[in-house]
Amino acid sequence: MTAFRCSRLTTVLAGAALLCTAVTAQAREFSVSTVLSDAFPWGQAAEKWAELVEERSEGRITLRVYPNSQLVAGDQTREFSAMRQGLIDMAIGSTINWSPQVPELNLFSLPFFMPDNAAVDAVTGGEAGEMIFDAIESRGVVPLAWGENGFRQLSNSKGPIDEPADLDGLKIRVVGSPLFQDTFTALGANPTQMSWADAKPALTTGAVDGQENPLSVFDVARIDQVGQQHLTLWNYMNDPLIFAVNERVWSTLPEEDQELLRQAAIDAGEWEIAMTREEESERLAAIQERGVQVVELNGEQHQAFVEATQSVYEQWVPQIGEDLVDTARDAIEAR
Ligand code: X2X
Repeated sequence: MTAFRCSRLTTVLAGAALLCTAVTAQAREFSVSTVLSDAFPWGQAAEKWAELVEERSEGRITLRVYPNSQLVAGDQTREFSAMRQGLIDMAIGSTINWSPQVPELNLFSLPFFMPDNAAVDAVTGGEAGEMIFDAIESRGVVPLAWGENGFRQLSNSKGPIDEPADLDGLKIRVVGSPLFQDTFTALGANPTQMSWADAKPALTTGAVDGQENPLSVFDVARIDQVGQQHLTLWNYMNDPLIFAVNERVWSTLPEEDQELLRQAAIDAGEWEIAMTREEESERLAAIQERGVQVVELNGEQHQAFVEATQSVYEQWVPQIGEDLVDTARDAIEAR
């Protein structure tokens, strides 16, 4: 239809070539990187985004999803750099994985900073969220919307953990973000950084004793089947996802397509956040049914973990930015 209009214009108007480019809707395809596949809510968020974009652009814009960090050869902490450089057009990434390049994102990893879902929403949906998006944008990537990997819980193969002393000497797989090294060291554990791709093999062989991930990841990846029979629900941090686009790719898009992509990302993100939260209790029940021993911390036990990780704030708040941390804290208190 557009092509027809275009060729008619060509015969009628002088200088039509220019007009032609203005009215022709070129079909375009973009790569979207994710760490987890569509077996997980994270990958489903990407599929949903692609679906909405396909539908709303009437097939003009295709988002091709590449899961399992394959565009960065499994090294999820390189995803942000690869997107900034244009090796990846778009991504739905975890704040943890992008934090080596965007230190402000460590806000979400501060231990026991986010008490509940309302706190997460108050931060992402308010001034602190805008400050974080500005920080991303200042590094050559355009952020569009939030999603959610979820509150991260601790599992291990050795025994129940309900106080910091239980972590003493345990080898814990952590993501390749330096803050996690500090948190688990403060707790007396022996943290080992590795990518998600290497995590399950390391749990299988017993090279590490434990790991931390949201319930959806534990459930879908069947982490209990690699000997992780103890799970502590400690909600020590929430791991949001961010939909984003390389800046140069973004600038080649007409404004209406930018809006289409942004709105589809917001809609896909809201859909995925709601689904992730709704599914949490069923996932926990399924995990327990498979024989995993679940520990829930009482107030006093929780407080012992809070106190044991205070040094992380001293080390990291200056890097995240006092102003951002205060703004987020105010939003949480006012939620
Ligand atoms: O590597 C992990 O633990 C995962 C899948 O949760 C992230 O990418 C942050």
